[in-house]
Amino acid sequence: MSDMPVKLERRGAMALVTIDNPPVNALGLGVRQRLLELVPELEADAAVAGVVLTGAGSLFVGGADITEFDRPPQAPHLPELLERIERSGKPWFAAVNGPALGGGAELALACHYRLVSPKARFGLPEINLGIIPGAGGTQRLPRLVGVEAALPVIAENAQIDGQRAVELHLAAELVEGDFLAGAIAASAKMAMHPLPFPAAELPIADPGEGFWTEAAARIRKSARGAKAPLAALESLRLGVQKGAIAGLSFERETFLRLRASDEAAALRYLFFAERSASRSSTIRGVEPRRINVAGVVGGGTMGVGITAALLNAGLTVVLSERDAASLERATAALQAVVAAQARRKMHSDEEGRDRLARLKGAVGLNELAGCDLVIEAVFEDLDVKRDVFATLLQVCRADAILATNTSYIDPRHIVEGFGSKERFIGLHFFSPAQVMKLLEIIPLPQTAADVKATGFDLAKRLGKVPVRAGICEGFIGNRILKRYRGEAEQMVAEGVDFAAIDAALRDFGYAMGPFEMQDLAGLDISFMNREAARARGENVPETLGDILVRAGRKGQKTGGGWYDYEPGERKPQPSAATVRLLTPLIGAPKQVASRKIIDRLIKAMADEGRKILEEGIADSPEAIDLVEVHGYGFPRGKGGPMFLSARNAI
Ligand code: 3H9
Repeated sequence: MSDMPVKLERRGAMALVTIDNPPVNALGLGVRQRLLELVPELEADAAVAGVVLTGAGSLFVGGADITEFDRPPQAPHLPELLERIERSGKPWFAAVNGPALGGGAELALACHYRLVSPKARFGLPEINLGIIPGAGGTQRLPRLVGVEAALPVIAENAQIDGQRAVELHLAAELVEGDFLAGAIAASAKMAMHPLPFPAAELPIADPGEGFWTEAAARIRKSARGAKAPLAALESLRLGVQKGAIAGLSFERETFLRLRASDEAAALRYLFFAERSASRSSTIRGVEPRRINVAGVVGGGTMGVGITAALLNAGLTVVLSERDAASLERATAALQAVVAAQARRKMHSDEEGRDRLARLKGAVGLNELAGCDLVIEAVFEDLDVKRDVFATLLQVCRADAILATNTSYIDPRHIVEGFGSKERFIGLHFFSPAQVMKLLEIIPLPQTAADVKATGFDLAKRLGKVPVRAGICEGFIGNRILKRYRGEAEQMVAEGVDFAAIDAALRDFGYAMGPFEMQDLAGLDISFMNREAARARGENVPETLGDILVRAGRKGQKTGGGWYDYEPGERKPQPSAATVRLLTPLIGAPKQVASRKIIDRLIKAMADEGRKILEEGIADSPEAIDLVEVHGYGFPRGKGGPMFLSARNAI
């Protein structure tokens, strides 16, 4: 860590000011103080014609220092500093050498000119932290580039790269080659010109009511209940319609209000948890193995999703099925996934073709011989899985990693009696595996350190959030899911309407409640797990779900589960059959407030989470919340069950 967060050098008539505040040159208190001192100091220095401001390393500035946000703001505040720069009698040139994000972009906007390298990017990602820009971003950017170009950056996470910044006249020049030398030379020339108008004083055109209504509808839809994106839009609109002074003050008030909100605290918590996830203490200092070619055994929904995730990350994949017809089905499913990704503009058609070109289909396991890693995703049955691994041990290279995607079976049982256990690991993906960000990494007691490290490294390459999980039934996620569903069913048994429970969870921010979810996923999978346990002689009481399955109601795929479904429809309808089947088993109808339903379910999840921690199945409360948010749709803006429970918010 550098002890001087802001450095000052002379380059001819130009002063070069470098923000050097690792890891991301954030605008913490020390940086703000020093910059605020420098403005008048350099203004008064007759030998200085202008100031070039840049960031050390590969970033310009990553934003305000988020670690300060749990405390009240401390002066000097960023808006004050930026206004002082804007009012400086000497020109300030932002030499944007890399990402300029949040407060970093706002700092560049307050400078008189911007010079950009090909690696420059301007972004206002504040909405991801539950806040809006708080130092003029919603006011200066639209005055420099126009409302249409500014809106997606302010409220929809778009970024402007160096090239585009020049096209939009946001940047005066794109400097290639030796960026700093070029930026200083260009600045020295421009320093001779009269100072331009401050961005906040430039005129701005109102695009009209239709534009605002359409933008609000679009943003409301994609924000899914998050407050910040619409607040950012409102700040932009107000500044356009009432002027920059009103806009700046509305922006600041909104920023401060949201900064103190529970939603922002939850999003900050997840921001830091996500970053520390990939640095699990289990792998510190251990070099992962190189994975270029991966094999996937089983082309069902999971296998196809895992294959798509691996292809998306640039790996070559051998997808193995047991016969030609199954392989054909799996390949068609994969093509459909790639086509759907292209439709959603996640990649171009050409990139889609490139992905499919890296796919090799195989019947049987022999063609997995060249793989660096093989992930088994076959039917959830111990004997079937053991057969697969027995063959893989014969076929694969001795240094190939062998992974199981089991969601319930103890991986120690899968490899019992096999040799070289150090190469085995559990890699538990979540459906749809090309979308869901969670990867539970389940080491066996004998798993080698570099095999574990490879699991974490793979997660990073796939853009996933890795969480180490110990071995127990359901690992972290499915164990909590079981408790959550059990508690929800218990409420139904006590007389609470299951549709009211689903509605309460939707209000809370889940895409769907536990009963709709079971209908979508199928009630039969957990039914079969329970039946298998009963067959082993375990005492598993009959559940309401069991009654439905025994009556042929397995969910959407059979036209009904907890709810009824019209053929081809996914909209749940009340079901007379369910009422008939369950009424004899449940208590007198009971009205319970939605808040109480939520409290009870989240408390149950947090309680199971605490047991999981005590047993060493998870490493931290954060790990459990990451599992819920990234694997089970827990609303991000609420942080997670452990977060809520620690704050006594449930
Ligand atoms: C804002 O600016 C508000 C203003 O509008 C108004 C103010 C009045 N602060 O992601 P990485 C840490 S809100 C403190 O792995 P990368 C991070 O925790 C802010 N710390 O690196 C990690 O620490 P550790 C708006 C921060 O190279 C380390 O840096 N800005 C901050 O993959 C490395 O992070 C944003 O939302 C921060 N602002 O990506 C940008 N940022 O090593 C958020 C990061 O101890 N940041 N850290 O775990 C990012 O998007 C990425 O970090 C960035 C670098 C692209 C910058």
